[in-house]
Amino acid sequence: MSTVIKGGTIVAADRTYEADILIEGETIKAIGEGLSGDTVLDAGGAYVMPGGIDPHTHLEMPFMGTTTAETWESGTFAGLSGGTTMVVDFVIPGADGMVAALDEWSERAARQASGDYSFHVAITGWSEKHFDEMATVVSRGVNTFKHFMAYKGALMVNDDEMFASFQRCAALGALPLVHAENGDIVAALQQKYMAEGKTGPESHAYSRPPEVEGEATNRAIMIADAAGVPVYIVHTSCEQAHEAIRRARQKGMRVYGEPLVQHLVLDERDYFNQNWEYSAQRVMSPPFRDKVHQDSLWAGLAAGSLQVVATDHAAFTTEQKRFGLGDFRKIPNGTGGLEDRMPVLWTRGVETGRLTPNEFVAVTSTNIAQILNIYPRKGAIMPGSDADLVVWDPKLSKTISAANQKSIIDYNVFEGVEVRGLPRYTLSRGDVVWSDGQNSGPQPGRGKFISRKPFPAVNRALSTWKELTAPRAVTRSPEHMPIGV
Ligand code: DUC
Ligand code: ZN
Ligand code: ZN
Ligand code: ZN
Repeated sequence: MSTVIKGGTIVAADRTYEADILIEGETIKAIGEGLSGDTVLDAGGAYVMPGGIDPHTHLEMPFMGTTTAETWESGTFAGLSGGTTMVVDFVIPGADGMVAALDEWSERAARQASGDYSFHVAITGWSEKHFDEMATVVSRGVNTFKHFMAYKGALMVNDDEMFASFQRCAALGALPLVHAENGDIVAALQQKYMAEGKTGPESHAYSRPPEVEGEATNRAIMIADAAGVPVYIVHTSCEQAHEAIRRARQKGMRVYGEPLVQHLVLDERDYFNQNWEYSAQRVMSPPFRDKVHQDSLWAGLAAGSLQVVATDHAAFTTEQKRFGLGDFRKIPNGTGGLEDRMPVLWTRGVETGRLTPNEFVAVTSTNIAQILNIYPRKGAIMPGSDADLVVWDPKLSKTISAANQKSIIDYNVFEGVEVRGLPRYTLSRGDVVWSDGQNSGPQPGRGKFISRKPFPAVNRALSTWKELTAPRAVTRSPEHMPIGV
């Protein structure tokens, strides 16, 4: 069985051109003029782009005393309906360790996912066990490890733990990811506001100002440099963090920044809404910021100092948000966005001229495929690439509303936003899995795990190029032996 996508304009990260695409089985067979196949999909008047990759989701994740409400079934289908053909989800180890958690996540995803997926595994402490488990995780096709500098008393790692883990990443050819907020300062500010009787959602924003993110981002970058490893900062939300990333990159360090579509578009004033539920629904970390920060993030995407737009999709119901009535510290942190990322970014980015269509493809798909070492299988339109494609109709429009979303929660943080630019078709490895106006539904179990190889040695060494000529002694912390390469 072959399929031809006919009459569209192909938009890749590096160029725009008119051609048909022939798909055989799961992959792209040929790109050219006048191709024919068994099935024809009309792409007239539309753009054909690599399927979106959302590298930051939390599906069915236990967190803050509850579990995110979005399931693998609803979440991956929501993604496909918005042009996102692959998600990378965070595995949070419990008492049984990283490998057991990876097994758990793999089982849930394999049973339910409609689209392809991969994982990051979180490092929530440090011991001998971690040293070996990280090697096992990498051998299982996961080459990224997440570190939380916030959530003190729960997920947070200290600098010594982070340094040990970063060195292990360097040795294994893995990329450390960092949630960069100074958890000690956040905890102190939270206590202060609670003591003053300021218990509402606005205190969530007050207790996590841009300074705490800027400080932690700088610290993570310096620790990565000392460990000789590139670093990827998740949910970069403010100018202070962007500035740290920009400066490091200018010095030749491999540092990546990932704004969320929510931080590009939504405003901190949402926390001052009279309606407690409205504000609580928008509580996530880092919090939404004001326009100065939004402008900085947009500029970074255009200039290349920020590379990826994600969602941190962590969807809780209003009922779950109510756990924090009377104590903002207990409002489960997280917002949705998986199905809206591409349409909202197109509308607010491309339609306004802030991003070119090519930049849109780069930040929604190609850059992250390269960073995660799965390019050009994903993130590209080339013979041999997986046929993960979106036929993007710039004339299709809708008003975002919880009433007709695929996500299973009861609200949408983009409620009322009018988007122009939506998928006419979404293809996942050659199958049409979403078609505008057609009554398609999830296909649990058709999604595949995408294995990712370790990075080549040069990628590990470059951020500390000086070590190539003069190896540096690494301080070994007795508490956290063994560390080092
Ligand atoms: N931030 C959130 O808002 N939710 C999940 C985890 C995180 O870091
Ligand atoms: Zn320690
Ligand atoms: Zn985070
Ligand atoms: Zn997250």
